[in-house]
Amino acid sequence: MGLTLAEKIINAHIVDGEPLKGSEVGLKIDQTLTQDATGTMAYLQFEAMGIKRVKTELSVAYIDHNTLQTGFENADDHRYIGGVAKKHGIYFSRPGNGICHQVHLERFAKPGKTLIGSDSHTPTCGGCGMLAIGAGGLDVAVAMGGGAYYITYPEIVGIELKGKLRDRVSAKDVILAVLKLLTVKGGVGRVIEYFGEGVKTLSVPERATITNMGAELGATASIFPSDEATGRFLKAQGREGDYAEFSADPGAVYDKTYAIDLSELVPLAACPHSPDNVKEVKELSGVKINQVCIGSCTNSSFTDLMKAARVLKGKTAAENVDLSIAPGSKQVLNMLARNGALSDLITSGARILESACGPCIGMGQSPCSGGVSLRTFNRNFEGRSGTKDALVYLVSPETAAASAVSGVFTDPRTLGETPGFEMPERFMTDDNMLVEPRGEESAGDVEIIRGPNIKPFPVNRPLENDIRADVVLKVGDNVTTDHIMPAGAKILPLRSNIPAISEYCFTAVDPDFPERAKAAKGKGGGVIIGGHNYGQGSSREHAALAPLYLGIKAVVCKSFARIHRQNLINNGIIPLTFANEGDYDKIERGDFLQKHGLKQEIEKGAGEILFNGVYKLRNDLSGREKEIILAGGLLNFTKETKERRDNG
Ligand code: MIC
Ligand code: SF4
Repeated sequence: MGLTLAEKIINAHIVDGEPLKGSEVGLKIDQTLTQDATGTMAYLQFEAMGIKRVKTELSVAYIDHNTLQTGFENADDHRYIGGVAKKHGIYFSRPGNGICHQVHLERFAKPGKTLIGSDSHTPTCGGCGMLAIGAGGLDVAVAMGGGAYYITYPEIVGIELKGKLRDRVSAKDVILAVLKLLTVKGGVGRVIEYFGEGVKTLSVPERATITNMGAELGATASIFPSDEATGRFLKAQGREGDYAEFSADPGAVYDKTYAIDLSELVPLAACPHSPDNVKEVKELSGVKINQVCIGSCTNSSFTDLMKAARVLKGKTAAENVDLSIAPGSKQVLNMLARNGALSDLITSGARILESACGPCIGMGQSPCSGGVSLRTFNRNFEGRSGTKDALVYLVSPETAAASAVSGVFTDPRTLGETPGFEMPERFMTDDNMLVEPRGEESAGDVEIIRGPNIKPFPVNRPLENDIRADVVLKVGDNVTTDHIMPAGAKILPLRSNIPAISEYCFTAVDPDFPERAKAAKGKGGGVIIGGHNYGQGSSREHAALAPLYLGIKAVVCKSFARIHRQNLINNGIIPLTFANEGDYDKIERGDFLQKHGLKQEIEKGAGEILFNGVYKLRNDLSGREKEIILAGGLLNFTKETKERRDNG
């Protein structure tokens, strides 16, 4: 039987377990990346593991999220990360060099390799034929130390692309169509693999837009084959040596297949407040808008910005529209400067932002009250923009630019002829903002400076025998990590200070949550009740570290998003699901959940555990996850395993 490309890469990297669907496998990780909002914690955890040099083929630390330096905190984090990188064998991408996923695609992505990153959009590099997966910071720390990364052997969903996109319909419209089809839960436990004749018509930056937003499907990864177009891209980046062809076997069998005819797609928009709430732009046309933001790791490539520049050239942003543009990397910004397009953008009234995440993570550019904001980004969760009642729509660069000019939602196809833009044959490559790590001999001299905001992270204790925890919060379906641990310019600087950031945990949903959780902590701890797809969105481990700090012992819900479930386990918080979904309605805030002998139940691997004598809760921890929970988290578990190994 022929194998899919994802299966081939997974199988070639298995170091623990068997290639059986649904079973847990440990993968050898070739490359890692971190960004600065999750990086400080990841490196503190890496340091706590006591490993001198990273053991991967390549590890890169990017500075791209916390670049609005309104106090010393972010700059201190940057300095700390730079020091750790230099000392431990990690490349350091300085602030200004660009967004991690865009830069990694340009400079490091390698077909056939594995990459994990402490950011949920790490699958972007799947556009270049790699198996790239978003993970928690601790998982990345372990992988840097040479440890395997564990996933459930995924189902592989094949999406056959046919035909060719029509003028001014773009890769963003492809992934929005997939989101409409599969929803924000549709990718959970799956890898999405694109194949078919239509693939050839898409360049690597276009493919990367599609794999990037596979994160919004909840998918473990998304991947395109590595073919001639990949070779062209790598050559244009001066990296032809990194090219190798990779594709599915002829006759590969997918667990499920869908087909999309690219030539039938039209411009689409994800409407507030979910990336799968997709409508045709045509249906929204005429709706007045207040803001347009072009950029983010989804749509900030040179080709994307050139398409926007072609629309904006010689025009002015409508008076009611605040237009901002954040190029994805120094390479992109520099090329726009060289070819004059930057001048066209400036002339149109665009506010040019630095090459970083910026408005995507609420680092500035929050819309006006009740504002309608069109963004080329990947997430439009309520409040993420920094304005609680803003209405954020996710669109392509073409739709964004067309609407910026007219001041209302505009289908870019109505604009008459605008020249398209093809990927250039040669990108401007200059890695002068990538700092090379020190060689092993002189690494000892590197000083690591910790600013006063960098505080030790909480570590759990081994699991206790009994649990009696108060239900301190009950939430519904699709709760995002932006609900659990909000980001934005005010809170992000606290990413390296868990006691301080915990004061904001869940406050977007319930301002009293931290106080209530702390009160319960004194009496045996708290438990959170959730609906389906609990913890979707970001990979931020803070969404587990803050609850841990606040005394949360377990989360009980209908289903979990993959990375968040892993982050809970890594921090020793027990993830349980309802065996009978109806029980969700029976448990309320203020109740308690109790189980004598919980530890024994977990130890023996009970599939269902009876709480309060009435609620059957499902425990689907794998053998390894069970050991992590018993140890009180991945760090304790890793230390124990190391000690056992060292003692023979
Ligand atoms: C995001 O898009 O939400 C982030 C900020 O990039 C996060 C990481 C973080 O919270 O630091 C992600 O997607 O993982
Ligand atoms: Fe940065 Fe936004 Fe991409 Fe997250 S989704 S990595 S915040 S640009």
